[in-house]
Amino acid sequence: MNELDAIVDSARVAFSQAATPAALENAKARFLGKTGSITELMKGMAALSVDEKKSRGAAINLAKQAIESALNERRQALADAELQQQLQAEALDVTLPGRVRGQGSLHPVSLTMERLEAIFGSMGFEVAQGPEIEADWYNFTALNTPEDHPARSMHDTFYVEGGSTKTPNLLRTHTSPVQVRHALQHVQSYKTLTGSDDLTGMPEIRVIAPGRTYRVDSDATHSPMFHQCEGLWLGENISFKDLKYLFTEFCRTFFESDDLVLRFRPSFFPFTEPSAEIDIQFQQGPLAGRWLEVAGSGQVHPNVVRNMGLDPEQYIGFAFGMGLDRFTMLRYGVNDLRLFFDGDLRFLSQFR
Ligand code: 2NM
Repeated sequence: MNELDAIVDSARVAFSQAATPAALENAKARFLGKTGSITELMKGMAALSVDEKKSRGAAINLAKQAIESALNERRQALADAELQQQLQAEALDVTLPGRVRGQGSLHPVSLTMERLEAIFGSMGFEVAQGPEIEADWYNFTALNTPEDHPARSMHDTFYVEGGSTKTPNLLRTHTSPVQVRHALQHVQSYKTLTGSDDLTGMPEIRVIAPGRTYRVDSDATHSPMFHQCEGLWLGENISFKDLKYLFTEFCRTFFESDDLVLRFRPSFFPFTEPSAEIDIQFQQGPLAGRWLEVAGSGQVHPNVVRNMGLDPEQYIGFAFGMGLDRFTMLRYGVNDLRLFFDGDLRFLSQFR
């Protein structure tokens, strides 16, 4: 093998051993650089005759071209390899399932609340809201609850800071204070509207108050925070038959059962007289035949009517109160109240 072929061979070997573009450029310098073997050969031609220059020059040029084409081949190969590596590193697995945006849903108790608002709304009831931190007057005194009633003890009620010893603040133990506030406002608006204290012609008060309530109580069937909905219907001639009709219609619509039977059982509440517990009985399904207590009710006590800014000789009506958590459990067949407050998506996502 002549000298030029040997140089070309060793260039090919050097290029193929260069693992990176930088190593390749270093290897190139050894052959084509200022002091590279090809350059040195060119310099050595100065002493040759014209004829010798011609043939020697042509031979060196062929060798130089061979080296350059080997160099370009290797450059391309290295660039290709780099691209392949990058493509592999950035490869997307298009067979992976997409990331879906989780869809939220209403809490079952919220669903019950919405149902209640729609049903009572269709029967002419407004929906009222009020503060959860309430003054003792609205929560107890206005509702004819005596000073020594057990519901007022620290044992049963969460008292909070603010207010005075005589008029402490507390977490409302029922939503009745909302009804008191609503009735007072209803009466005041009418007086302002007519510019008179004469209530003749004032529309009836028909309102429900759903919301969170608080009592010191915690076990499998009681949560310190629970949900209530109370209702109030006051007018000049509203009686127990209206309560029986209204509540029966409501229960049948809510539970989607026409043959549901109701029973009004005498009871006692400080804010109503007479008072009754309301029991329901399903005729079908897993609870058929059992009496289930679902609400308390009664004719609003004259003292309460007076605290609502109305004359109990002129205004009369009834109120009722029910536990929304219990209503929700009955409707969906839930057997543990705590499921509503655990925030477990396996439970909650069933109500979509
Ligand atoms: C109940 C039972 C009986 C009730 C009374 C009132 C108000 F504000 F009108 F006086 N609201 N709700 C009431 C009556 C609540 O819950 C078991």
